[in-house]
Amino acid sequence: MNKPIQVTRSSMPKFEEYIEEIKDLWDSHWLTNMGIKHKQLEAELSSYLYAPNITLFTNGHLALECAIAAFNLTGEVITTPFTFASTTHAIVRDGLEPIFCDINPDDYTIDTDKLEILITDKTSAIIPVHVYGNICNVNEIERIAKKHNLTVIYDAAHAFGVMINGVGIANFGDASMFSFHATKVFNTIEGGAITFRNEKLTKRLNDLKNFGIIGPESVEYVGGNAKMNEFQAAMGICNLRYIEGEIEKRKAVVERYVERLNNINGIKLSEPQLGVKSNYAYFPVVFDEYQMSRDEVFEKLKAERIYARKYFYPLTNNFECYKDRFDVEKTPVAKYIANRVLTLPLYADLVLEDVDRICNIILNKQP
Ligand code: T4K
Repeated sequence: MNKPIQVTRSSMPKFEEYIEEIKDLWDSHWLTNMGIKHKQLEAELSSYLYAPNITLFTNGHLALECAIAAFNLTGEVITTPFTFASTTHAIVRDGLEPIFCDINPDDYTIDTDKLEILITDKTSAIIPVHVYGNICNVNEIERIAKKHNLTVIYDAAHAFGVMINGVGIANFGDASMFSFHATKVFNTIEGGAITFRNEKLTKRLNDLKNFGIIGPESVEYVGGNAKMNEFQAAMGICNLRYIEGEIEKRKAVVERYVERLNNINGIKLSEPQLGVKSNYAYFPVVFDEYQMSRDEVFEKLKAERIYARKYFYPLTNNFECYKDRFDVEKTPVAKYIANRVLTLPLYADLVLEDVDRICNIILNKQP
């Protein structure tokens, strides 16, 4: 019996390397609250992401909530429903109304042709998602945002290390949120960051993640607790040493999938984006009038203990918790893709024999 294959598997450093990295915490007894490791990782990530302004968080979701809070947004925020729960929940939990824009059928990011019409006098921001690491139409979003004086915060949870025409993806919009969750290309166990354009926001973001405390006897904001601890930062320091190699290994997996699944009737793959250095975060496949439906492929793989995932189904505007609040029919392309997409297993150590086995099952081929 073959070993189960999950949709992803965390990259980890050698055990001894991590132990070495956390050793000095036993001397200092300093475990959290922006310690030495936290500062070191922040500096290293600033350089890796080409992001002059960055602040770390205990996870991507709270990072996004804090970023939204930092900009004092009001009213309506335009976003997409083809994303993880976090994007929409962060907007709602910050007391704002998400207005859902449809997505492109090719890269699944926000359809900028359908964006401007959704802007009202209540709109304060756009929160687009670089879904699967595919880059949104950043130039058009910037043009629209400037014209209507809107804040842009990217959900870049999937886009760690992605570059466009030599520019780090962190450099677009007013801010970007990165996730360093265990399932991501780069992980700090749980973790996240906000990169941002205006360096004056540093203090506000740092205060928001630490209860709004600005001094021993002074609390200026109703902040929360979203600090990254030293053990998370140590994991990040170790993992960052290997990031390029891990991305290269992911690339080899993706290339094998493409080689096997390209040009098959009814199977649609994400096209590489022009000028984009990818991080190979996810491998989404859309089954559109294929000999098997998405759900049949999912079940067939599952019977072989291969656990692909329906990222992102259901759409967030169709979640039970938002029942009767939004209309999925207003985002027909997102609905179409969500009903047909499957993300196949992808991680640095996935061996090519397993990729072949997965493809053989999908293609109904004997090994
Ligand atoms: N925005 C977007 C667009 C996002 O995709 C996410 C997170 C966020 C915001 C929020 O960022 P964070 O607050 O999470 O930093 C997973 C992740 O938990 C979540 O981080 C991620 N997106 C989402 C797309 O996927 P689940 O519920 O599917 O994860 P789970 O636990 O089923 O794990 C999937 C597979 O990963 C497992 O089958 C095996 C592997 N795995 C998992 C864990 C937890 C590991 O190898 N190691 C692990 O420790 O949500």
